[in-house]
Amino acid sequence: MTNANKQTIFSGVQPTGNLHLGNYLGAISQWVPMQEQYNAIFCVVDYHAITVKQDPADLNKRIVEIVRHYLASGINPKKSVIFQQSAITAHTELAWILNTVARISDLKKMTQFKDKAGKDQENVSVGLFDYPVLMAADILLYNTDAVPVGEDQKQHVELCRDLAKRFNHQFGETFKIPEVIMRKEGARIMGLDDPTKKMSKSASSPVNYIALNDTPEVAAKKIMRATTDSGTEIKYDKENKPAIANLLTIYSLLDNKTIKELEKQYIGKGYGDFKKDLAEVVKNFLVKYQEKYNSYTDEEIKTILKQGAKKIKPIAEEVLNKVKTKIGININ
Ligand code: AQP
Repeated sequence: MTNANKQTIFSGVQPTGNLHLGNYLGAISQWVPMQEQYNAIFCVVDYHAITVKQDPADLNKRIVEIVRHYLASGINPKKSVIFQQSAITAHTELAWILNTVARISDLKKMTQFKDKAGKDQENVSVGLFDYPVLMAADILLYNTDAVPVGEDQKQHVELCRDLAKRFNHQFGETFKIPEVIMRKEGARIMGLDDPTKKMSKSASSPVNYIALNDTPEVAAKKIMRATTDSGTEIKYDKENKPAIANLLTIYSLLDNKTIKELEKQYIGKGYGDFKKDLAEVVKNFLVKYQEKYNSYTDEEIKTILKQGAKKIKPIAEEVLNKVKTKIGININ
C-alpha cells in the first residue's frame, strides 16, 4: 500500500469556488516535488465543502475539477494517491470520536472560523465550527508524518497535533503526531486588490484572485490592475510595500527566479514594466496549465479517484479499528 521506508504526507483541497494562484503556489505546487520523497496522499475534501452552502450539481462537478487541478499541477496518480474524502467513511467516524476529545474552547480559537462566520457566529452551521476536527481525522487516519499546507491552515494542523497528543495521553500511544510544512515564500499569497488579506476563493471581487481557469488574457489584465504601493522601486519589503512584495513572490515562484534576481532585473524600471512582464509570465503559465487541465476525461478522473480510495482504505480502517479498541467500543 505505502512504502514503509518513506514518510507519509497528507493534504487536500475543498471543492468550493475557483481554485486560484494562492492555492497553487501555497499548497499544490509544493506537493509536486514531494511525491518522490514521500508516500503522498492527496484528498478532495468534499465533506469540508458542505460546511457552507453548496449547490449540489456544482459541488459534483467541482470534485472532478479539483482532481483535474491536481493533475495539471503535476500530481502523478502513479506516484501519489488521489481520493475523495467521502469515499472513505472512516473520516467521519474518526471525526466523531475526536469530537469527544476536542473542546469547544479549542474550536473557538480558530481564526478561520471567526473569519468565515464573521458577525453571524450563532447562525453558521455546526459543521463550519467543527471543520478542524474533521481535518484532524483526515490527517491522523493515515499515520501522517507531515502536512504541506498554506499558512492559513497552520492553526488547524496545530490543533490536530494537540488532539492527537490528548488522545494518546488519555488512551495510550495511538496516533503519530504530524508536522506542518509550509513554503518559506508563498505560504500566504495575498489578494491582488488588497495585499493585507489573503487571496481567497470566497473573496467578494474576482479581481482579488487569479483563478487557475481564468483566460490568460483576463489574468494578465488582473495583474495590470493589481494594487501597487506608493513609491516606484521594485523592492521586496513586506511591511512597507506589501503589494509589490506579493507580486514579486508570485513572479519568483512562477518564473523560478529568486526575489534578489528580480529586484536586480528591475533596478531603474517602474511598476508598469514590472507588471507587464509579470502579466506575460502569468499568461504563459496559464496557457500550459490549462492545456494539461483540459487533457483528461471525466472517466479517467473518476477511475483515479476510485483506485485511490481502494488503495488507502485499508490504512484508514486499520487506524480507526485501533482507535475503537482503545476507547473500548470494539467487541470482537
Ligand atoms: N492565499 C493563499 N496563499 C497560500 N496558500 C493558500 N491556500 C489557500 N489560500 C491560500 C492553501 O490552499 C490549500 C487549499 O485550501 P482550501 O481550498 O481547502 O481552503 P482555504 O484554505 O479556505 O482556501 P481559500 O481558497 O481561500 O478558500 P476560501 O475562500 O473558501 O477560504 C490549503 O493548503 C490552503 O492553506
